[in-house]
Amino acid sequence: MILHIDMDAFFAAVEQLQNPGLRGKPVIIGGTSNRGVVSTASYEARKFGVHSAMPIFQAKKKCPQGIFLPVRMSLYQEVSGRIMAILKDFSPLLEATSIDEAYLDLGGLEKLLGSPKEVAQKIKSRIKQELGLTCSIGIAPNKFLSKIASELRKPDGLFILNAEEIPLFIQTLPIKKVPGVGAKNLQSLENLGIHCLGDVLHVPLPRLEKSLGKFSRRLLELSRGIDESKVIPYRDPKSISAEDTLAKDTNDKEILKTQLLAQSEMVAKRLRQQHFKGKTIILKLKKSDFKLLTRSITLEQTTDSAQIIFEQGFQMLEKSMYQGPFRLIGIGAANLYPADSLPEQIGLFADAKSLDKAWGPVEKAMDLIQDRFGGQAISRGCFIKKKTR
Ligand code: TTP
Ligand code: MG
Repeated sequence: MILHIDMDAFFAAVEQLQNPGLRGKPVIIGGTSNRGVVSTASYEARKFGVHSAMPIFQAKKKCPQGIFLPVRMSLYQEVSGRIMAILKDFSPLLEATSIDEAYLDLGGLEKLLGSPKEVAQKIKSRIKQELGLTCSIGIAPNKFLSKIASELRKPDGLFILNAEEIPLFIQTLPIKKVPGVGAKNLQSLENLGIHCLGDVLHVPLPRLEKSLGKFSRRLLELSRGIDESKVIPYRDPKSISAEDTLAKDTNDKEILKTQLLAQSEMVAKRLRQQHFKGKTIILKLKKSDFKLLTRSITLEQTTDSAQIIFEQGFQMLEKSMYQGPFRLIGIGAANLYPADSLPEQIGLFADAKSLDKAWGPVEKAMDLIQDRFGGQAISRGCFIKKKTR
């Protein structure tokens, strides 16, 4: 059996945990300006129709009494780390698939820890007792079904699907709940008369393939309850990035530059925390008309330095300024390598390397100070607001 766990209203629940005054209230995470989108909403706010990815201005209309808070990603990441550490105590066969989601292979645990239901109850109570958070768990014979099962009894849910119950479950499972079915192929599926996963079995494969292409084979397997994918204990992140919707569309290079530097610091810090270095730096810009521009550069040397990430990003920004004004800016590092497995290389062009050498110790010292005394304890001079007398 495979267990899938997903935290309830994760970012909002962490905020409610930190500030008891927020408990039982409609809390909406995703920024305080009207221009961003909702990251998540507490279940109290969901009653008003607020949900993830909804524009903030719309959420404010639906829930004027909502408490709107900015995203505090490093806090949620820290809590996520503690959740994953608890899960690892149950089995090393743990695959974290997002900040609040993971699969655990329960194979062979029965003698040690009890039935799947008992394992789920133990996990739920440890997370509740040690972290003060609730989660929802689904257990099924494969990953795909366990993920669907974890959603069914949210929040604080537990749903166990046994092998003999699968055929009936699939027959009545709305097709839009199947991972991989999005707005686009949902329409094609409905045109074929497929409303539940079980309906797929009644459509000849060539007809399915004509509308859905490659996805049809996967769908056919899922409709038979088959999903061979394994729990993969650790997956390296493909990229690490940060982005922000700006308070208003801007062409102001200074504003964009400051934002880019703050984001570069965030990306570099996460690289260092996860012991990665990136070789490719990606700049993301969204124009006023919502068109997305991405620019990337591949470095001679991998890096986890905010200064280098920023300088590369800023060079790309300068070349793109004529396309502004912009409503969103973001920077990321991709092409990641484990930091400690890299041999010391002498670069052909020493610039980046020497910068890395110069800034490396500074940024590591900043990490230590911030870890010990908090994120505000030290920052670059340019982030200190000028005092007005
Ligand atoms: P989810 O698990 O999808 O949502 P959730 O935990 O808030 O609520 P649920 O009880 O339904 O599981 O996502 C986990 C976190 O990821 C969520 O708290 C915020 C973030 N997130 C976004 O920032 N944007 C999004 O569009 C979504 C879906 C999630
Ligand atoms: Mg969740």
